[in-house]
Amino acid sequence: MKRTALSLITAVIVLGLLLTACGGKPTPPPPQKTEAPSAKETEAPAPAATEAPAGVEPAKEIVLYNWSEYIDPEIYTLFEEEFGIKVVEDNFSSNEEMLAKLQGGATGYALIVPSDYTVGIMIEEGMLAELDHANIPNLANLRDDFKNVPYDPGNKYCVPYQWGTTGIGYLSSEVDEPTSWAVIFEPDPNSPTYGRTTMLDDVREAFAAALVYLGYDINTTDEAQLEEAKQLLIQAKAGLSGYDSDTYEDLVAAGENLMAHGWNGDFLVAQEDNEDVAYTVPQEGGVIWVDNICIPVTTPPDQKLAAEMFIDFLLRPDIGAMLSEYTYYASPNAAAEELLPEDFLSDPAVYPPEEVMSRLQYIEPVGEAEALYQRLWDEVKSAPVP
Ligand code: SPD
Repeated sequence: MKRTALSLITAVIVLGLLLTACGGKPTPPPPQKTEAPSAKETEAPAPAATEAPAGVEPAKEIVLYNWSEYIDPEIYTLFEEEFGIKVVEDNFSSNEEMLAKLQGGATGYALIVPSDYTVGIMIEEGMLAELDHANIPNLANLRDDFKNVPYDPGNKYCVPYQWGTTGIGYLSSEVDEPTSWAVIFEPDPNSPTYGRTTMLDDVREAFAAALVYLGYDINTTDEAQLEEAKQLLIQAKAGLSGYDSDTYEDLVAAGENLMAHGWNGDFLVAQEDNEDVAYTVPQEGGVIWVDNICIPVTTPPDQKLAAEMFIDFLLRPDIGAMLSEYTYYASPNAAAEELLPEDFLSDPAVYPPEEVMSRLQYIEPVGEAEALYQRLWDEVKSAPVP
């Protein structure tokens, strides 16, 4: 329902009609808790040449490797109509899946959409090309706080794409608002949500939920704390119908599941199918994240130029508004926010109020402990249901 209503606004934008400026403004920018880049990051392998060599023409086709349902396909049509460049999409379900594929040598993706902590890892590993800002004049439209994110100061490698939070979605007609992560980690066989709940199939998100419930830092590298979180995740399996990062919101909207660990915008889009879908951040807290659009260092110059043109296109006010209208995630683009309706900007599930903000943490790179997280997650996944 929300997307339908917002699409009407998109049509107005596309027709070039003047929208009344929004009176309301979103809450202040999300606090950035990640550290400034380490010396090691600044010593990363040299990125690809910033500028396209003279005479390079943009490629006629590029591939965007993105999360599912994370862009309005109409944006591809408008871009191709204007520039004659086709954007083909492939999807991943987690940062780790995308990262493993690229680390494994996959090429051909001119654009990727990693989250904040993964950008940090990719910069450190020399996997990202430096952006040629001369090809992205609409960078000026970014909100000031997104021009200088700690994991990529000055948008040297990436441009913030959308931002949001991780919490719990539920079917409000069937269950009360879950105020604590206990509903997932202390599964009650007598609860209607027992066996009708999913968790994200995502190592860092799953551990973040368990760690925040335990009262620990979601970026801990303490082995005892991580082992405790692992045991909690195994305990939760009794009440889960599975792990799912792609269709969980649809399963709640369809009433097949009643609750899911997931990302705010996905649940808000699912309200289009069932207005009883609701989203909350439990009292112990949750995750705040920023997804970013970046170019792999292996991208040839003609594709890199086309990719930068597409990034610039996304940063246009009307296209940035179309993006958030479709995803129902908050925009890092100040000019786009001017075109978004007041009910979007004032929706606390999209722009969390300060009280919720204070309970959110960013996932950060944990260096060598990444492998520990992965090993423990594999043990969770392979453990028998208790
Ligand atoms: N359907 C698109 C969801 C994108 C969510 N990305 C968030 C990752 C945070 N770790």
